[in-house]
Amino acid sequence: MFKLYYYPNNASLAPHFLLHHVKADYELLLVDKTSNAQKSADYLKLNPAGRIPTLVVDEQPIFESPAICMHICELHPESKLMPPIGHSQRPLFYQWLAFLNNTLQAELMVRYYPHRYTNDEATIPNVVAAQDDRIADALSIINDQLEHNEYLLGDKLTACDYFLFMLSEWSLLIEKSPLTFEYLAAYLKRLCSNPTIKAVCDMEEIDLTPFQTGD
Ligand SMILES: N[C@@H](CCC(=O)N[C@@H](CS)C(=O)NCC(=O)O)C(=O)O
Repeated sequence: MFKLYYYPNNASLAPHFLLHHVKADYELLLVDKTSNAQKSADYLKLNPAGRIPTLVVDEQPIFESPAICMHICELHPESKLMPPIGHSQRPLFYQWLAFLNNTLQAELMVRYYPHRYTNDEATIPNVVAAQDDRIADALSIINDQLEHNEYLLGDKLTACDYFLFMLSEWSLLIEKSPLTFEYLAAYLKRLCSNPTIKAVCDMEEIDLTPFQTGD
């Protein structure tokens, strides 16, 4: 039994996709961000960073969404959401998951929490504008990768695609949103037919219409 501490459309979304995809027996536990529950004493015992998500597997809590995703993949090798050790695609899986989490997600965090990155209120619009450019640069690299590939790693869906879908959803508000990139937009539209994406977005009340209609 897995317990996923989550909040809708937060960094728990990618692990939620994976739990659903592998048909795991899982329980969702809402961390009420509106009352700062991620900083409560009980939650900090599970996740000292005070961030969402945390996954508890057999009494063992782990945090950091990419680590959680890899752990779920390893516990469910039959799902083939991560290329096996020794496969030529395995390092590319690490590469893309790290790029998504350490580059695109990190830039998005600065974009959406700019006040944490400057102590001068007046510079916040500049931080946001700079981040929009950096996010567009990262999306452009992903768009190039998707020009000749159905999925991020080639012709097979992996956990990286679920992670990218989560970050694309967060990026919709940005001027050069994922939908302004030809191959990325087409890929996201295709992913909207994925039964796991449909089911989990339904559960978390995430609207897929922008991806389906392109605006
Ligand atoms: N690197 C972490 C980041 C997690 C994270 O920043 N989560 C956000 C929600 S998307 C959060 O908990 N924010 C609340 C806060 O910073 O207090 C991960 O990928 O799990």
